[in-house]
Amino acid sequence: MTDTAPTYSGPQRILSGMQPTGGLHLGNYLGALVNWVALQERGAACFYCVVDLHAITMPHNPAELPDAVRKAAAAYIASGVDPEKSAVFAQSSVTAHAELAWIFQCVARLGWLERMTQFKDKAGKDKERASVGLFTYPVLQAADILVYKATHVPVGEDQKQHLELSRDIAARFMRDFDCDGFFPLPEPVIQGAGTRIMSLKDGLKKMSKSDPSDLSRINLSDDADTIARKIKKAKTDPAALPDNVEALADRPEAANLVGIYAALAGSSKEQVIAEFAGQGFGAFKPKLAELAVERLAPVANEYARLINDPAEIDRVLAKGAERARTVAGPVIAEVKDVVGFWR
Ligand code: AQP
Repeated sequence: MTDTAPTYSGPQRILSGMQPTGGLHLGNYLGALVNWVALQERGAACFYCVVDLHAITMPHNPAELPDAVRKAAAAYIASGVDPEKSAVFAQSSVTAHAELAWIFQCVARLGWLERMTQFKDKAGKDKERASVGLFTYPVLQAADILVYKATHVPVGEDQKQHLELSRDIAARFMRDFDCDGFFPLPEPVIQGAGTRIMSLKDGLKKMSKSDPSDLSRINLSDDADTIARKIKKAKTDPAALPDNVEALADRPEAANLVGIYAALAGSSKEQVIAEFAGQGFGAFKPKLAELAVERLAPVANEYARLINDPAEIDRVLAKGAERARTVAGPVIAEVKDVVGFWR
């Protein structure tokens, strides 16, 4: 898999999305949402979708999906995404995503997909029974990005491999159809101290919506008491915090809490260690809880207000979809010309 030299000279565009597969959590917030907001504030054209097409790659309840989309959109807005500045919409309401995904399925190679570690993790041992959609998930993700000719994609560390695949698909499309410069090679934006937040119960497992234990994560809907209780119950070890970051290498739970503190404070792990070296978790956890409540309680309050007004969220989603279609529509029309479809 090789990239061609980027020759794209179009405008900067930002695309990202999250699955409506459960309430959003601290990992989604620190790994992605804070960067979504930062990019929006820099004035870039931002497209933030709720990826419901991705959500049906695993068993789901159709009766619950529309509300799950509204809740995810509410969490975006409560976290600082401004629907006046950024297009907030449901992926399924812009059909160009699915159309481009099919064309990209004919460009991507089976061997590329077989290397995707997220499929291996999510399919588990019984991969023969996984849906074909789960296998081709990263191809749809490439379509999500490239249907807007997005140049930058703010995501957590776990999405790095999928972003590399998007670049490979874009490069291969341009080579196969002799249209150099048609797509940008999208850059991942993986930045800050929170690019990989781990479970509060197991420092080796990613914090995840689908973890059966609610104590493993801090949800963006959790109130102040719940946040403080979950931090108090977070798994740790008996040692005090060391005086250097390297000494956290074999202490995953301690490293995770230090990383969370750094990400919430907008500082680095080194700065947190400098402040708390020699202190035990009995002293550190209350400080972390205080900071987490200060940062997250306003998000939870705004989220609670928004989900009580589903009509307003529906208006935002409809307007966002309209804006998204005005960009995606011409791109998919051009793609159809490039591949030679009759129209
Ligand atoms: N633990 C995490 N740390 C940092 N970033 C994270 N992200 C997810 N978990 C963490 C980032 O959030 C964005 C949206 O992810 P997603 O909803 O598309 O799916 P996911 O990565 O599969 O998230 P979950 O919580 O683990 O969901 P389930 O349990 O449904 O699979 C992405 O940018 C991701 O990097």
